[in-house]
Amino acid sequence: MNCMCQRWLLGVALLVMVTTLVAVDPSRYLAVRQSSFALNQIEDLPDTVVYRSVEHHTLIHCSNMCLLDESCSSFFYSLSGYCQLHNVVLNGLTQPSAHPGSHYYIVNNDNTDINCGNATEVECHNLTMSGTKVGDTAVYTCLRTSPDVITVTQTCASDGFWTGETPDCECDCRDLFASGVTTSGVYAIHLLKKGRINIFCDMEQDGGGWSVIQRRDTDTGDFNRTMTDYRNTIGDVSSDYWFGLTPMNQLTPGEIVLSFHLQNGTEYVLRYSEFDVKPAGNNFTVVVSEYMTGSTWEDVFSEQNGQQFSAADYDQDTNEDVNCALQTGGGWWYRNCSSMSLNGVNAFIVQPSTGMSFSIAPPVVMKIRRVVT
Ligand SMILES: [Ca+2]
Repeated sequence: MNCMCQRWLLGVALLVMVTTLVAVDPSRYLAVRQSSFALNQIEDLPDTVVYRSVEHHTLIHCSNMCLLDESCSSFFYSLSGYCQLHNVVLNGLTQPSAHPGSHYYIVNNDNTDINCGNATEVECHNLTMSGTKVGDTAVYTCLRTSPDVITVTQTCASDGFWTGETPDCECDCRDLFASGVTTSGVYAIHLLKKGRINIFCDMEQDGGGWSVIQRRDTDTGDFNRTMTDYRNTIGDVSSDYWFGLTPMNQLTPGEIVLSFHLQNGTEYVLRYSEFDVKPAGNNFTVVVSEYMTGSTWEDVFSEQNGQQFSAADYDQDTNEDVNCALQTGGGWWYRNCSSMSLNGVNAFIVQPSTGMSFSIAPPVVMKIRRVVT
């Protein structure tokens, strides 16, 4: 490799280093660009121009010294570690450097190269950026189309920061599905009153976009719990879990699908187009109606319509003799103790036309899809 080629490669490497240094730190508002020329006799520059020189510095240290010093307009750096700060821009110097690997850098004060950094892409938002120069804009748009549509345009300001606040909007599995996520799994969704929370999204069955709010897969979860426990997520969202009444309240209203297996292994499905969990002030009363075609079990869930939630230590059922949650070993919207219990230690479901009760075997899944109006 000849000398000129070697020097050119070193120059490119140094430029990349300095550019990266500036780009990764959005708080930095000065940018440097490498000059098209280099110095010949840097030792001959007057002291009034070279107001500081340091040896044994790295290029990053040298550029930092200049960038953080308001009086620095340009600097020279040689690979030998020599760093020289100038208070002017040395125009008109076209000679190749007498020092192999040495280069001259100019600090831009005209805002043309100010870099606001990459605007952070916020989950559940579509982000489009037109650039990172002063005056450029980044547009954040909530994926959810209604009723929480939020679009915020931020501008790259001369202080190196994006103006304004990034929007805070909700999203669930349905929104993620709409954004192109088609693989089922655990995802972080964002609820306005709950913040970031993990949930299992079913992106493949029944059209995708389903938020799984209950699942008993391995039947190892413990759902014989208190009302306080039932308010929030119980178990592991990657296996057996209960999503929690509080986040359910924020994810509803929507449609719901309940699927379960009987002991003989046959799967049955219940579908309702209206499912809502009211807030804590209403004891998480359930609204379930509009039994749908496609259901393969008789309508039994809507018998719970209007019921408050009961847990082992919180009896809200209508049976005056017992606490259904305590008796069945799991929380539910019990009216009496004899309709259904998907969380119980001995989970069961009744066939209304016969009054027969059937034991349920895993997997059991309850999933909801928010209705966008
Ligand atoms: Ca009772």
